Amino acid sequence: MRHSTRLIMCLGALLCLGLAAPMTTAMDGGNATISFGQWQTGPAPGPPPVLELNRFPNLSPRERNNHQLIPNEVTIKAGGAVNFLIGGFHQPIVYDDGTQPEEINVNTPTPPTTTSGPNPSPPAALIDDPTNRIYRGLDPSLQPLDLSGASFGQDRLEVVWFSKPGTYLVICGIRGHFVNDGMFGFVTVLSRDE
Ligand SMILES: [Cu+2]
Repeated sequence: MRHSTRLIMCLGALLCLGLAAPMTTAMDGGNATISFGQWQTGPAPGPPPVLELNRFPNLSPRERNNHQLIPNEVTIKAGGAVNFLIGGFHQPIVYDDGTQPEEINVNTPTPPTTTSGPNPSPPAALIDDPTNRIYRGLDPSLQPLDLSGASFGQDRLEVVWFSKPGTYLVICGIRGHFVNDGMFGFVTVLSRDE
């Protein structure tokens, strides 16, 4: 009898722990979406004038891609996520709380790290400054070939989780996009009580 009472108490305690655990470990700080590069719409300057961006059947003309983060500032809470919707040839990189764009060493290493896939040729120079870097995205040149085998899937999604409060710098790792086009933004992560 004593045994079964103890067993019931143990089971009861386990049940309570089981119920309590998800409440203490669940971290849902919401999410935000950043359009990380965008395909343009027409018209584009000619000659001749181009009224549309025609990607059919499978074209990704690099001169018709917009190098911005839209929006370039988002706010979530700790335990939340940012969904980087990547349109075009880009690489999201996240730096730790407080990092500023001017702190990124865009000239390291020598020679520079480049994309490693066969396309583009010559390869594109990448930013590879590991100081305070907390997330480094995929090499866009290594994404799977599309069904035609003629091109590769540039457009993709990377979902990044932020567990701690802070202000995080996000840049595009394609060197020219960051240096020439200012392709960066910030993720503000509030504490869960704010
Ligand atoms: Cu880019």
